[in-house]
Amino acid sequence: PAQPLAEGAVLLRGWAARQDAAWIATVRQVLAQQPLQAAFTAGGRPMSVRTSNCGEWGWAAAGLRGYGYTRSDPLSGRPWPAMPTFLQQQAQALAAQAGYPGFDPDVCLINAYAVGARMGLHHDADERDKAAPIVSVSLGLPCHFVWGGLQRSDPVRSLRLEHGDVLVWGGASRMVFHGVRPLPAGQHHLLGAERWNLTFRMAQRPY
Ligand code: MD3
Ligand code: FE
Repeated sequence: PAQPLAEGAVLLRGWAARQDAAWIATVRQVLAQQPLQAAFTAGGRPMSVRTSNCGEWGWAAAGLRGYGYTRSDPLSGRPWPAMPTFLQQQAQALAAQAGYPGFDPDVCLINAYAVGARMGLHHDADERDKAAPIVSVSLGLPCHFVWGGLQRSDPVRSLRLEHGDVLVWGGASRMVFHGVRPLPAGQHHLLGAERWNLTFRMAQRPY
């Protein structure tokens, strides 16, 4: 059953685990076309997370050259690979299950965490239509996800995200601050010592 986490935020615990082999094989096909690469903060510092994208748009963090949604990889100049139908359809179905029919993502951002990798507290504000939810799918090693309120200084709650967990962030929760604590060591039977997070977004399309 769908668990409401907060207003507009829904946790579909383990929903991507049922077809995890298909999820992982499909992501590997994307990564063969668009390899994971280090991201850089606006200040030019390398981030610990490595990223890839598929879809009409992709989110690139190219440090001093800026960050945001682009049609092609700023490093290679090549257009982002198309979003595989499996990912597009799964994301649409998961959003609908969470109460967001009509979700049609134009971006899937892939974040890969090695042991120790983290993501600092931030909110996602680069998408044009904030009425569209964001669908997040976690695969591989479990992590400690933290999330708070609409202000950076608001108190945070912590949630352990495991392989197959799906979170849909919309409505009043769309702009909450969130992050990921340094990834604890471990071994996952499909992904080894890694965690992948996929976020499906409507970055440029109206919802
Ligand atoms: C809440 N990713 O890509 S997933 C990101 O695990 C990002 O890689 C994290 O934050 C990760 O921007 C967290 C959960 C998540 C994703 C997007 C959200 C929570 C969110 C967007 C709005 C509010
Ligand atoms: Fe985020």
